[in-house]
Amino acid sequence: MGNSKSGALSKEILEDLKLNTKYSEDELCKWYESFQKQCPDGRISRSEFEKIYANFFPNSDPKVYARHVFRSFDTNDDGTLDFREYIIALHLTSTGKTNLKLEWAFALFDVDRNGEISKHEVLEIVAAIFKMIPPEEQKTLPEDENTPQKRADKLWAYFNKGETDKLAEKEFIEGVTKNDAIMRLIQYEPKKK
Ligand SMILES: [Ca+2]
Ligand SMILES: [Ca+2]
Repeated sequence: MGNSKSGALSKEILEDLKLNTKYSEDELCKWYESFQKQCPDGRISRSEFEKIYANFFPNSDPKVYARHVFRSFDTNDDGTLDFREYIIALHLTSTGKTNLKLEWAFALFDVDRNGEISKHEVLEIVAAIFKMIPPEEQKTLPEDENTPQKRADKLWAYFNKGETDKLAEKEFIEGVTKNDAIMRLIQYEPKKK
């Protein structure tokens, strides 16, 4: 609090983020400035994180999804994200289909962090993703993708799994990479206006 030393973004973190994200130094400094304003103690809480998500998705309900995203980046489970974790989160959740993003997606689906995905976990995350789709857009979805259950069933069938089978990380990443339709089911990107 009121510590002027904490005001600047350290060179180390800046270089690290430049290397590991698509953001420029300028962008990172701007993000940092607004991060500091919102979180003077340098940490972002789960409810603050949910609020940020709500701003990005004004026409739907991203709360549950935001909670899962938060969990997947709060790896030490202390209930906060620091600036670096926060930027990595933004980067991974908003960029294309890199392997890194899919590794993260796997962590997102692995709710209990036991290294494999169950059908129950698929349904939980797919339902959270579904809530981010604005209602009017939900109406335009294909018949076999217009409920969370159908989406979970489709995903599970694609991987050729029985109800109690489990999905491993390698299988997940390879399968999703090969199939754009399945890729669409594990994320939601708002339509550009
Ligand atoms: Ca943490
Ligand atoms: Ca699991």
